[in-house]
Amino acid sequence: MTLVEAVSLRRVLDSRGNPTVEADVLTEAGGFGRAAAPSGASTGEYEAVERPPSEAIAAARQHAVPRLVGEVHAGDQREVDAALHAADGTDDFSEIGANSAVAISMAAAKAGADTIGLPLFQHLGGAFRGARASFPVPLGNVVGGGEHAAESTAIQEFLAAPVGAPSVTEAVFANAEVHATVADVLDERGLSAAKGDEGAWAPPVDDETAFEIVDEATDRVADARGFEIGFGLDVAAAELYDADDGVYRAGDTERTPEEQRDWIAGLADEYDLVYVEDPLDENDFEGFAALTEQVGDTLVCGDDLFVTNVDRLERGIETGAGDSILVKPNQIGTLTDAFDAVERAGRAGMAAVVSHRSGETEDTTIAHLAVATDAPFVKTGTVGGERTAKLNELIRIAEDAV
Ligand code: 2PG
Ligand code: MG
Repeated sequence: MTLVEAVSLRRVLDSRGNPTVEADVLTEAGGFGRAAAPSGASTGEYEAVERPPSEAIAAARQHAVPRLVGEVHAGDQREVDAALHAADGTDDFSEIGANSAVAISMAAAKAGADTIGLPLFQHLGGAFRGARASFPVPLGNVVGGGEHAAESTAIQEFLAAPVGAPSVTEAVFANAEVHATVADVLDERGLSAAKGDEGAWAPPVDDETAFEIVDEATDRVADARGFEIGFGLDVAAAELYDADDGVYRAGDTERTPEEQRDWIAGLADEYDLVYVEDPLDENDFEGFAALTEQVGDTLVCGDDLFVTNVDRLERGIETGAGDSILVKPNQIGTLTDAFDAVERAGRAGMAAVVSHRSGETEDTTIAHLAVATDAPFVKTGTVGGERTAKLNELIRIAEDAV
């Protein structure tokens, strides 16, 4: 294995036009990796800390780079990530910033893969679970509001889920067609729509109307393509919850936690939802547990609830809160921590779904991570360059893997 020879850090643009951290890692054997940190808008309260990029870069140059260069092997992800933790010295990356940490962690993985001439998904899969060649179903955000778009739905994301697609490539194209068909349905209803942060349509409609529109669009595309396309949600309910009043607010509607649960359970039943993420507040483990029982087949996924954190996941496993965890490397700061969450979830019989953030770059690491971990779903948008970067990478990986 080859030592890290150089690490460089810079500020680059993310998809919202904000600065973010990009890292380059070079190994002594000439391997090279580059990766950039994404950034959330509806961030969980318990996520690792993202620092302003200039501060994160300065702190990482001071504390992390000296512990990496000539000290750790790029191909040994646990060694790299342990050095990042040691350099940081806190339990939430508040010193070097989770944005610097995750950019370096992912760039080192790519440099490790490049050094031995393996595709990243195989390098990651081999290092952690054995190379895999099965493919996640892409969850395609086609209508959304919440923190991702003003003047639209309270629910953050309506996600097309082409569960019957014969291949990942067919699934990717089906999601793009659902996105286009939503535009047709909106047009037929005399509605125009802007796009939210992830490229989903953000029409000026309430949640109920959005359900009708997405249901119609997925049905039309499923009929045309001849395979099943369901849909799911990211409610991002922590953003709707008023802890002082103990209610969820969506437009003019207020719901108690029990009413919120029953509402979601009713929707899961009515629309046969494949997947529901963050249906309740990020502190409501008991509510998640009750809902998981209530909905049966619908996957109940914790994003802000678990924040890719094994300790929070452990609490979820004990209480039966959810049957799925959303995995976002930047929520926890390193690929090793993300893999640990995937492994812990797997041992508890929970699904691990890999996800992008609303603020993204052209980085494709999560496409490889989803394949390496055998994720049942990957959430990475539908259209827009920073989203298609991952989707197109999935198409390429599928070609490589046959
Ligand atoms: C989410 C994500 C990605 P954000 O809530 O799942 O869709 O949004 O990155 O803003 O947290
Ligand atoms: Mg979410």
